[in-house]
Amino acid sequence: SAVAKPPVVVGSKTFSESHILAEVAAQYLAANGVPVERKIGLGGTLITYEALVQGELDVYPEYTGTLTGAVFDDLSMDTARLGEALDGDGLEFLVPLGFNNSYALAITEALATRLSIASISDLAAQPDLDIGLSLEFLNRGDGWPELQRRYALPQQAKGIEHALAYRALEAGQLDVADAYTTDGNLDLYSLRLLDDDLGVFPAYDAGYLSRKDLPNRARELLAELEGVIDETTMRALNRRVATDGLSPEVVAFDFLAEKALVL
Ligand code: PBE
Repeated sequence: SAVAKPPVVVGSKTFSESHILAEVAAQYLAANGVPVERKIGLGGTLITYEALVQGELDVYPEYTGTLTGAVFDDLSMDTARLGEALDGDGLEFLVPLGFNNSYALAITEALATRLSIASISDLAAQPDLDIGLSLEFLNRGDGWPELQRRYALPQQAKGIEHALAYRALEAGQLDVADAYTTDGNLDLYSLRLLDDDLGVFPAYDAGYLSRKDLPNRARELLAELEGVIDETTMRALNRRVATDGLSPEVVAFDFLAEKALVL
């Protein structure tokens, strides 16, 4: 029939890696003849997940540990149980992209050396440390409440915008902040990422979370992106936005061109 297919709506959360990965999907689909619409920077995990469940979006970049920890609040979930839980919401997790972007706690090398802090356990003996965490991390099931409980940490943490955290550490306005391990600007600062010696953080394997009613053609195309981004590559892409000031659109386009995924 002559009825136009509705566009596939590609969404993202608010941080730049999410935007880059949404652009990779959107541009790859569009380059292969699938009409797309973008809803970038919708909000945090729960808002974006709910928008997907409600059908306001069809797909957005997400991480396995974020689903078990933040959405289902059950870090004991394995892949099979996660798949069932998503299925119950009409969703499925497509393609591991090939990298893990974990939370970590960061402290300046200078302070870490002075206080002999190497692991999260070591923080328990330092009640006066000033801890500032991204707002979502402050409340998530895989975030501060769980760290505080498992490691018996005595500090009170406050919220800080993630984009400002590394600079605040360097300026001495904060002692400890949460880091994202693929952040492109991490290398610019002399920070130590503390060992999660009790293994609280799960694996945060990146992929595309989609509605089960995603058109088959779109699902096939996204499947072709399996394993195309390793950790080093993701860091380099993030660095181009955070440090070089390029837009996520341009960074995604260059990446697809370099991989010969678009012509
Ligand atoms: N992460 C690290 C967070 C932000 C970056 C993947 C654990 C998340 O979006 O869940």
